[in-house]
Amino acid sequence: MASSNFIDYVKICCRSGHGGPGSSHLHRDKKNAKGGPDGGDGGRGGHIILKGNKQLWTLLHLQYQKHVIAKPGESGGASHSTGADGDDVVLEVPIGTIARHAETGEKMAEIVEDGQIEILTPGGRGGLGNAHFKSSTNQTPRYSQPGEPGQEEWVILELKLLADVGLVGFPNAGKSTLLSVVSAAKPKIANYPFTTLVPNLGVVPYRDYKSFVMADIPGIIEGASEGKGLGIRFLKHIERNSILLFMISVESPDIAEEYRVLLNELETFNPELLDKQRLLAITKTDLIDDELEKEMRKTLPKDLPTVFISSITQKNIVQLKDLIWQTLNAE
Ligand SMILES: Nc1nc2c(ncn2[C@@H]2O[C@H](COP(=O)(O)OP(=O)(O)OP(=O)(O)O)[C@@H](O)[C@H]2O)c(=O)[nH]1
Ligand SMILES: [Mg+2]
Repeated sequence: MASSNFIDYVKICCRSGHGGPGSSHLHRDKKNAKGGPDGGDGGRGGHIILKGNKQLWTLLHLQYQKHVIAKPGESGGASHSTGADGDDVVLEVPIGTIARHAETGEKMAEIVEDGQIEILTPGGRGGLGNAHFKSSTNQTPRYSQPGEPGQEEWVILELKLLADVGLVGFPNAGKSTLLSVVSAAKPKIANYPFTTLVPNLGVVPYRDYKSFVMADIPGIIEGASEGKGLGIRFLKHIERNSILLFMISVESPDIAEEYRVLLNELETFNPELLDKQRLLAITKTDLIDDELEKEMRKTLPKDLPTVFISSITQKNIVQLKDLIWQTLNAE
């Protein structure tokens, strides 16, 4: 179960290109055996660049790319011609990717938008050609600059999903089903625990062309923080969500207890998760009648807004979206 095509951590060695050397060419032609210096500048070495791509959800495509090497800049030439810059290497990454220096842990870049470009490892500058060094005392400098060397560094890329609402619940609570009902996402849904092995994101359209993003993550069980079930690896994906929607099925023998277990696992993972706004959806209410629902209302945890929903009959789905929207905008 551990193997998956969802990769949220890669370590790669980035080597940017050296700058091309400047030229120390001296002009010569039929009429003029001793023309002046006309050496052009060297080209810049290729950068290693990160670029946000909203179509990507994982770092899987970078998993086997251990070394990323950009080309050097070309040398400057005669007649003031500048050498071509080395080709940049562009690494396309999902939104929410953070780049850190592997040795120092220092944050180098963070991708938060589609199309955003960040130079991760800059290429070396090209050297200046000899034409720049002509002066009144030295009419024919034979000196030109070498290019600046490129850099080599190990970089860690880590992905944290950016979503407004994170779904938190036991396996089989109906998280993926809700996502499939309110968004165009097509997560796998099945009547067994741990159907969802990797996070899914969906854009939820809301009244008047507004929208918010919902993240469906694998189910959490008691002991997840000690590695039970799928463990808590995926909990980091709700660290950046602004609100948490807890989901508990009407089939639960004890809703308040299930809520307590979920909170406890979150707290063990990262106490700051408890600072987030919380909402509760009681799911699969089509399985019970109004009578039972009334009884159940008495047993709910007291400290958070609660909606009884059914993804199958769509009961209170609009109300749930309203509540999410209001909570998001109240912050
Ligand atoms: N009756 C009823 N069944 C539902 C409803 N929502 C989900 N289910 C069923 O509950 C089962 C689990 O649904 P999922 O959406 O896969 O649950 P999940 O929370 O994503 O589960 P994991 O991915 O394992 O954590 C499936 O058989 C769904 O068809 C609902 O509103 N009513
Ligand atoms: Mg699921």
